[in-house]
Amino acid sequence: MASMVLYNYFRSSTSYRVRLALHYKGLQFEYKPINLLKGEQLSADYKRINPLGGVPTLVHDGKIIPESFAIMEYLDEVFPQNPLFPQDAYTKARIRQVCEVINSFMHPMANLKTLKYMETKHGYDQNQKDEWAQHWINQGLEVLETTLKEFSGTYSFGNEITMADLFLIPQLLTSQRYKVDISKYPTLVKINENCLKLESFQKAHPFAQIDTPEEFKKK
Ligand SMILES: N[C@@H](CCC(=O)N[C@@H](CS)C(=O)NCC(=O)O)C(=O)O
Repeated sequence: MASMVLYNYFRSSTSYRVRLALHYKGLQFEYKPINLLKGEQLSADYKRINPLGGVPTLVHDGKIIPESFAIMEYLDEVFPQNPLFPQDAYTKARIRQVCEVINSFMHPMANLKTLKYMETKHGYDQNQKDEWAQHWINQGLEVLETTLKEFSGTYSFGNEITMADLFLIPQLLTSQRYKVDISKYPTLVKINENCLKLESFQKAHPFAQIDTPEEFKKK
């Protein structure tokens, strides 16, 4: 029997992206929690499947795939229902632009490893870490707001869900976690509200997972 196992963590935005792809495509998967606060991502066992020590990792029929973007593109090719990209090459490129701004620019700056480094090597306290994260996140959100003002309809690119939404919605939740005022970005707020109405986004939400601590659970 086919098997799909996702190693992930409720609050990780990269994990949330992949859960979104799985739920949006209607795929069943086994949820294996990796507790980032306990450092489980850095264990020798886990690093055998994800050498950088990050979540998520997908194991599909024994095939190991680290890196959220690689996983999502793989899922999109192997399970073509509810495609994550349109046919048009230019729109595809602009969707990838949005994903890359989040994946390569915004996410690494506020990642646990980065913030921990700022704390241990440079003595940053929580306020300084928040300020650091806000600085980079706001730069990215400004670019996303300008880009999506041009392309959005109900969702990031027109009126169909695309890969861009699967990157954007988790990044907005992370932004709020670092106390960024997302109301400065009305296009992004509109897309966020529209996406969060969808069942797949509710199922994938960090506050509705098996490893979500009680204090975060949606009542
Ligand atoms: N580029 C990787 C990043 C993976 C990553 O670092 N994820 C974060 C959680 S959002 C993580 O596991 N952090 C653990 C740490 O920094 O120790 C991806 O997209 O999968």
